[in-house]
Amino acid sequence: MNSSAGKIQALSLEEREQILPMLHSAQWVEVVGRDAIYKEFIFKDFNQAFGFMSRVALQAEKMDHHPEWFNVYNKVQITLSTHDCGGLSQRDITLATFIDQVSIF
Ligand code: H2B
Repeated sequence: MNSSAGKIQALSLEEREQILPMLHSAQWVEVVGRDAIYKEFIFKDFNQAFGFMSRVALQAEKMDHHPEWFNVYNKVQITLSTHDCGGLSQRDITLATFIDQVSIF
């Protein structure tokens, strides 16, 4: 049996070199002191912010991969990391890509 089967793998250095520049150009930043990514979203009002959060929440449940987030009125701050591997995994990249797609109103 493959030793990686059934485990969530942290991103390799090669994967990071490929993926992180794309995330940076989409305004995701690396969290200092922790293997995680962060982005702030500003919407017109609370209704738009919460509509966005609802879409992300449904996808997070589907993926069984959940954001750490903070909302005040029209502002949503999101941190993504994979607790099961103690750092960034492909799941964070997949969820970040989805989040960017549904953040456009
Ligand atoms: N979300 C995130 N962001 N990281 C995880 O490692 C994670 C998760 N693990 N959602 C899942 C749930 C796990 O705890 C459950 C038991 O499947």
